[in-house]
Amino acid sequence: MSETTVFGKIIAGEIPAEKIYEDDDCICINDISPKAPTHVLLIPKKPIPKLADATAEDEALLGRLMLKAGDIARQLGIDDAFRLIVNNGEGGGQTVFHLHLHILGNKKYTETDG
Ligand code: IU
Repeated sequence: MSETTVFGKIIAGEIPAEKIYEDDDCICINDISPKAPTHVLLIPKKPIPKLADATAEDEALLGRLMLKAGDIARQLGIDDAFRLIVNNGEGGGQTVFHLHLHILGNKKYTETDG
């Protein structure tokens, strides 16, 4: 059912990306169109199209992604100044239908930021 997205192709090594981390479960790449001074994408290798499609079977994976986001933020020196965003569905601004966490950092965030 799920078609291979650009992230599936990056995971498969079919198209290049600036990879900053990889393990058996996930990869982390620089976003090609950064929206903040640091903007990386943490992508599970399992092609879950969107967060709302995750099931109880994915509980451990989702937990690992959250912990890994913190590790990567530390590695990038932004662990005191980042936000995590998951866009879900077209109405939620999602454009690539392979679950991914945006890690955005080094920008001075205010409560009014969207
Ligand atoms: P979204 O949450 O699905 O809207 O985020 C998709 C992101 O993937 C967006 O920030 C793009 O800039 C980014 N991206 C990328 O890094 N490399 C690509 O080849 C493509 C999109 I297509």
